[in-house]
Amino acid sequence: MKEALAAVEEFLSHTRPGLLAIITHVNPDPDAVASAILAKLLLEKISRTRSVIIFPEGPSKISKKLLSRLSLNVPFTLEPPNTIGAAVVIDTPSSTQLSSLAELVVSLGSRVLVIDHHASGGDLVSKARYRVWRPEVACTVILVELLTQAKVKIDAPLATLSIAGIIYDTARFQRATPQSLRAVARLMEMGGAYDIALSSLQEPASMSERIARLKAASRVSIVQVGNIIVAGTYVASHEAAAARALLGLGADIAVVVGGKRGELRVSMRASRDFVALTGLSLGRDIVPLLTDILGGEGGGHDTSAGFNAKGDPQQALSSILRVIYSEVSSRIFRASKDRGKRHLHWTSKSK
Ligand SMILES: [Mn+2]
Repeated sequence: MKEALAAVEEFLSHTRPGLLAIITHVNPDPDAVASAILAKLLLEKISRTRSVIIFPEGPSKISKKLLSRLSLNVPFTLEPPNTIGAAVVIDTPSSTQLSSLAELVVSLGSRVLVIDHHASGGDLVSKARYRVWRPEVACTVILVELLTQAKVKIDAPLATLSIAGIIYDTARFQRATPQSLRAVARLMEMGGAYDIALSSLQEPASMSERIARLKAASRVSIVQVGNIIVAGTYVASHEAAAARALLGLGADIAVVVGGKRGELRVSMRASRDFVALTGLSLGRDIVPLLTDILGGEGGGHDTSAGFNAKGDPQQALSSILRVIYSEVSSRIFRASKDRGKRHLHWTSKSK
């Protein structure tokens, strides 16, 4: 990381900006917010450069809650002042993620430093004259390393925010690197509170969502195809939360039909194992089959998809389960025929 701090110093000494903009992607998440604040601290300590933080279109909903729960008052603007001499772009590999600020960043030409952690890279990363970039689980990890290298202290509230940024981007450490664990350890030694960071990111579910999840479970129909458990149910609202809850209860794929007065909203979730075992993608394979039968429109990804249509929820649910049953069984039996095994169970427990 020695070269990383050298890149920052070189950027500052070559550009000598009167006023520097620290810019994140649109609606910055906790990782981007923490990284921007750490970057401001670093730049002011190593060069006394004046800087302004720009959060395009304002911090994300969870970032706002996090800042208020940690009682952190962070000065930022939504639009750049017109005296900006250079910019540090944080947690943003591509110019499209800057929305209306892309123009400003492009107009600054080589007077831009990019600090980013996305493995995929992007036009900003590849074109930047000055950059601190490496694949890492959170941008905050890279900033903590820069501050450590520059021997700059992070106070306790900012250390807690930084821990939250790392917890957020790693989806609670479902991904980790030795560097990210080391950064969190260092932040805790500087007074950061891991438990407060974790609880500040938690969103308690509303009463109506909790009731919807419980009703979804109490009305569930279960179809077993080989080792795959398909769960289907209907609720009036909170379909997506109900579908996630059914996966949590053990379903491999969950279908939740919701909506009122003949308007259907269908939300589906599948586990990674389901996609790996069947080769089926909810968005690519299942949604088109369902909209063919039920009409309407939708889309999604491998493990998460949805669509809207019209009709009766319970009739729609049984048609959907039939389609999924036949798709899943054809995939599974195609695979297991070679192994000479044929196990099929249909245990529909419905209320
Ligand atoms: Mn990030």
